[in-house]
Amino acid sequence: MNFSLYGLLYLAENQSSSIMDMYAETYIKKRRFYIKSAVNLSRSLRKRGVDFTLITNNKQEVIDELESLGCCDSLNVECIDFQLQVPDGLFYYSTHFKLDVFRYFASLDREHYVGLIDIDAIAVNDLPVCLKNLVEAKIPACYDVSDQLIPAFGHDVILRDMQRLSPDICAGRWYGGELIMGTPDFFAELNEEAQIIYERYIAIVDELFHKGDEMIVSVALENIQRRGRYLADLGTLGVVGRYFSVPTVKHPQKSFRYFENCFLLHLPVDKDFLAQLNPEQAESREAFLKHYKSYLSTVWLVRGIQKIQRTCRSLFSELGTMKLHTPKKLSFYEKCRGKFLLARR
Ligand SMILES: [Mn+2]
Repeated sequence: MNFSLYGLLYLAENQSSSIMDMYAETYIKKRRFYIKSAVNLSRSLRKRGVDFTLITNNKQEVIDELESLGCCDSLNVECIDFQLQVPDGLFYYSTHFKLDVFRYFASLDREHYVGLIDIDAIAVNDLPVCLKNLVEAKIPACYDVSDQLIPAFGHDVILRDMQRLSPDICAGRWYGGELIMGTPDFFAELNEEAQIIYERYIAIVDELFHKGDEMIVSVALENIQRRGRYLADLGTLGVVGRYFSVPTVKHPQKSFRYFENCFLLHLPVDKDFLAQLNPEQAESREAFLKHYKSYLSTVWLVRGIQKIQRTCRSLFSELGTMKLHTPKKLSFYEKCRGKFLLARR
């Protein structure tokens, strides 16, 4: 089976990045976090028989960091030619260069079957049979996260923005950028479509509800499918799952018990956790799950305490306001008391 996965680390100092800013305040720290995560992802995949390569725009910087971490043999690193023009300061600046990775994939030999996976992911289970079948049959696959995004942002908003990029959009499905896979000819088609959309995207990016590769790829994938290309969905097949330990957006989410059976887990808000895994936790399902579940209980406990604190604070501030406006508030309470007495009669 000629299947390998790639990650992208586009190093750009002084550019706005992702929620990684929450975990590491300096560029150096962020770079270290990402490289440690990439090492752990690589270990977890290698254990399941899948090769992983980190694509970057600055191989030397990555190699130097790996040397200082003592992990030189744990990660394949490759530099590719990046050509995309991304405006300075654009939100999620680095993720846009995924388009260059698609172009690179398109240039590979025909027998390859490759995928691009986010670095803040980890393999926790063996390759599912369906994934082996897809690779064997050379069927491209992506991750449909419409069930998360549509309730969170509203389908009207999503459709409106997608149609601004391509008027023929009708379903408005949303595809997660954390995993996309296929053959070089699929990536050639995707790249061609994405390049057309990208120009329009840059022209109106400030007005779009979402800035980043997912907007471009979601539009491109609908157009490609409308032309008859079949794509498998990696989410419903349990190949990949996006899981938020802390709900950052309002969308329904299955419990972690469902996600622990996925081949790959994408943990967007646990970047610090992923970077700090030891080799055993990265490679063994049991060690990982034990560690992650105990981390989850701590996260939820802290969240619970914060919630109680917030409730107490707002209650006390309300009481404070009452003291300041005693006559008015008292009359309000009297009214309530009156209603209560009325109801009891
Ligand atoms: Mn991610």
